[in-house]
Amino acid sequence: MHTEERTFIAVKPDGVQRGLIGEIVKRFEQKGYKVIGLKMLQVTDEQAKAHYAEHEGKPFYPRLIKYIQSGPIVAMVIQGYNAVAGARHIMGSTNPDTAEVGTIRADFAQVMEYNIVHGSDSVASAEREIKIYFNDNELFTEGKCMSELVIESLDAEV
Ligand code: IDP
Ligand code: MG
Repeated sequence: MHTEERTFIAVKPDGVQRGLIGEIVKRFEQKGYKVIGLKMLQVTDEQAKAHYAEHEGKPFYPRLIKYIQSGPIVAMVIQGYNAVAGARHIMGSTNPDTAEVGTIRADFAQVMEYNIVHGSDSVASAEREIKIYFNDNELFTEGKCMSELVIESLDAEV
């Protein structure tokens, strides 16, 4: 049986500062993924270290931690079939210079250090990263689809 996946996406500080929040959210929504959580926040030291733990010790790590805290991010959780890999495909590879044209990173960024968007690289990473930024009660999976609401509204008219 096929199931939906959840993944953690962030518009990084450079994306927010450049006014690209809507453009980035749009790209995931137009694919058909559901946004089930979304907020703007300033990343704390604790969150930055937890998020990028796998990169600790690498030459770019100190600048990465500084970058992710250089302004607010827009954090979101999106859900859909194959959403982890699908979202990475929409984002493009880490280096915007060689990312496929049409991807977010190729279209809006120039260098690896400032690549405007984050997306989890596996289902396990997604579960881990979602917990760093969201409580369970901040994720909204329930809700009637619009067509049901329209019928209900019409039926309610007397
Ligand atoms: P990803 O964001 O595509 O998953 P990762 O290898 O997990 O890429 O790296 C996390 C982030 O660290 C990248 O998005 C980028 O902002 C930064 N980064 C990765 N490698 C380098 C590098 O070699 N130089 C500068 N920044 C880097
Ligand atoms: Mg990564």
